[in-house]
Amino acid sequence: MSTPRRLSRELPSLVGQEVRVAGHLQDYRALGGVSFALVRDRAGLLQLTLKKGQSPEPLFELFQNLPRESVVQAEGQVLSNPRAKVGAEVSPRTVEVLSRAQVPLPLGVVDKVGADLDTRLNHRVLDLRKTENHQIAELRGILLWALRESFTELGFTEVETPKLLRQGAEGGATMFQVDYFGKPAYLAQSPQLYKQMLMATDLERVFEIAPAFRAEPSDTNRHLTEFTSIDAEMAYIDGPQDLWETVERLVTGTFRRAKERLTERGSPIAARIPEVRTPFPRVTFREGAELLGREKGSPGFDAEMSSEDEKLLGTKVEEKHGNEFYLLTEFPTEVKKGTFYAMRQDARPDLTNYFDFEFRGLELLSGGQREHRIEKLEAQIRAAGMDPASFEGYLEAFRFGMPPHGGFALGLDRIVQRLAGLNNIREGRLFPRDRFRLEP
Ligand code: AMO
Repeated sequence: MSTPRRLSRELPSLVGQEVRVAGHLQDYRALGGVSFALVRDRAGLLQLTLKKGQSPEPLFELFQNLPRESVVQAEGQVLSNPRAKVGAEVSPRTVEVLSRAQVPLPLGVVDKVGADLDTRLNHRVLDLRKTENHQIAELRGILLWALRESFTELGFTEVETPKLLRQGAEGGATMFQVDYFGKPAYLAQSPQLYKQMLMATDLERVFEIAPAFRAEPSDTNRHLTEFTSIDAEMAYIDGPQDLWETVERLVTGTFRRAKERLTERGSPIAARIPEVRTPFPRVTFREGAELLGREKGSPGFDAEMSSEDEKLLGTKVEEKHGNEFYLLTEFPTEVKKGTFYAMRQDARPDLTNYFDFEFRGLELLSGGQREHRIEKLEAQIRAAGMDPASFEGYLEAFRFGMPPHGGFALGLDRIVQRLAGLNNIREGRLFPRDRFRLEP
């Protein structure tokens, strides 16, 4: 085909020209002498207008019999029309059906009545054609770009670590076992051990954006069995405050870039991306426990926070500090006892240098300063009920000069969930995986 394909949004600048356009047939309406075919492409909706006596006669019949969502391609002249969505329309000379849709559609693309989430996910390709879902997919892509730009600006190198492992790092209960040539292996729950090992090279600052797998048995609106983990690790930190500052700069840069790019593209989600005000309030875990009304020194004082606790604490911190972002710091060792790589404070061994980053009552990130002194690290592995011998590949990195270091991981799916205002994390992933869903 000689003429280049044009997008719906380009039409106003092409009035009078011959163009080629293509997309899914969203709707066809015949109103007496004039008929309109609405065709959806990645930029929006374009209108093909047929006029009795002017347009080729067979085109009326073609559209009359063509199922919605079929893929069509048309060539014709662009005419100005203030009543068309983009202010211009195409008067087609030829229309070609590139792919005919079957009837009936298992899921309507423009239905006003919403289908339940399971039906939507069962027919996800059709579901993703809906404008609002298309916009969420676009948000994800732009966030990934903005994260890469922001990390790079902060001097981080992007890395890729193995996803097939001999050993997990985040607790045995959520590991997926696979058969590796007759021996057990595990899907990576996080790049934790590898990003730390890279701190013993001279890369110093690394980040990775990759899938992480967790055999989460719980069916919640914020957990997936496969999610996108955005990991960072940095060497030569003086303490967790260096990590907090990096989180602040990363989040500020990422949200600013994403907002600008989405605004340029005319996405309504741009308006939902908040201004990030730093420094983020720092609330220690125990201050948080007090705000939640836990009794100081009681057995439940240092207990893990539930999602309900987190939501409530988010509201309380926002009332107190006027910021919907905050850092929950100094996690008690009791809460992190399985996290063998977490540094305990030398002066207060009941506290770690670990923290979470919260946004509107949802944990987006967790991280902290690691234990880089091998004797202490081995003791912590033993205290967590594991055998240092099975971590030899990891431990070797600590034997020949390991700088102090720390890092964090952000969940992309949770960022998307919050920014797009989704009730369920599954809606923000193209093809989500959970305990009950392995396809499509
Ligand atoms: P953690 O296990 O807290 O930390 O995970 C970090 C972030 O990843 C996201 N996340 C999830 N998102 C969706 N579904 C899940 N099942 C899920 N699990 C976690 C959350 C969470 O804040 N190795 C440490 C990080 C570090 O210390 O660097 C870790 O994996 O947004």
